[in-house]
Amino acid sequence: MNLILSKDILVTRSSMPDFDEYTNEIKELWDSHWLTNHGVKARELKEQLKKYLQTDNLELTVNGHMALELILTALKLPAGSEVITTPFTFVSTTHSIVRCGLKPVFCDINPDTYTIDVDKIESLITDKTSAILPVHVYGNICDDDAISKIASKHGLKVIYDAAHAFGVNYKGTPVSCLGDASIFSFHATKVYNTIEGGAITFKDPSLSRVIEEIRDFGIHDEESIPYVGPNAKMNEFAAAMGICNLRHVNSEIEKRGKVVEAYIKGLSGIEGVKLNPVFTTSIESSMQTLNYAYFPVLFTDEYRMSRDEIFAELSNNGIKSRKYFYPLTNEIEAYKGIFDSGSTPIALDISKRVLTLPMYADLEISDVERICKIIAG
Ligand code: T4K
Repeated sequence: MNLILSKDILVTRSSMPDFDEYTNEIKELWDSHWLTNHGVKARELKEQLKKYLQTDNLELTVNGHMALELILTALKLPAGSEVITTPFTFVSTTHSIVRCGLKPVFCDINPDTYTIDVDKIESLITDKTSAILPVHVYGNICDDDAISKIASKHGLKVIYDAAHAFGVNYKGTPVSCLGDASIFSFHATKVYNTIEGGAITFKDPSLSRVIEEIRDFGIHDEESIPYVGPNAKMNEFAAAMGICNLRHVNSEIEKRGKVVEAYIKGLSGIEGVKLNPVFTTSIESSMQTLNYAYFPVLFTDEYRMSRDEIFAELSNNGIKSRKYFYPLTNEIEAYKGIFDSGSTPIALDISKRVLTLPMYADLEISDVERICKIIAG
């Protein structure tokens, strides 16, 4: 049992508006008694997010996971068809494919960006492949140029798991506009949160109606129910939190940037400590903007101890880092005997070496310095 004390520094801490700002936002819900099912707050948030994420097509969802399941259903991929994806992610990515009756086919990751290795995608394509579902892990954006070239050559759909990539631009294009669709998570632990929540952005505007219907039990109208759908709507309280948090998200990202700067200063030059290359490349030459969603660190063989040992040492000092993402999704119990993590050796190696350090807007720089000192030894 990993005991957590109130003075511990946890891996993240939710961004929240002032209490009064939120209560003011939800006041009209008390007057209207309209709490969910596409109310004013959800409609308002949808419009605001379309502007913020620079997309014409966006639907809100109850969480990021259901966003994945909804878009996989809405795209009507053939039952049992294969979806090329990566195992170095949160289980949600893989579970969504399986739960939609599709087959994940695991591609290895690029050791520098931790995103899908585009040179290994084509060898995995068969006549059963219907889509590619890459992950912008930690907010590191996948090589979309290469992915879209492969997808159009083979007639495949591209769905990005952009759960970590809120507000990021890639070569000047908002991530919400990459691929056929992208999903975002607005979970409490994310750069931008609606307590629980998510969104789907997509290219084809006709998907809007389909997603709306599937999201609401598959109901078209009171007498016509063309789809087997879940209940995946965002409620009004979540939307109200989203409206408040959106007012502050830019300054929260800026504060996260300062935390990252302090980490880079404190950890650079320590033997065996590899920082996220997307952070250490100069922003001018980097192909993407940054939202500082996570602070991953890789401990190589040159480091003075193993990843698990430094994880324990940090924990003994009240610093609760996380092994995001270990184990790989192709080696978890639920898929025992079904998938083989040996087919993705780079992802397997990285999953055994990675730690994400505490990362949130209000993390004190003095705490970052203390964390770096412990790691330096
Ligand atoms: N795709 C990807 C690539 C994802 O990473 C995720 C979710 C999804 C899809 C699915 O999106 P959602 O359906 O979740 O919207 C967390 C989150 O639950 C999950 O959203 C996230 N990825 C995953 C990477 O991490 P846990 O189990 O590690 O979180 P937990 O509860 O241990 O919280 C971590 C720390 O955050 C706590 O120690 C303190 C802080 N915290 C937590 C909560 C719940 C807060 O400050 N406030 C809170 O309310 O899964």
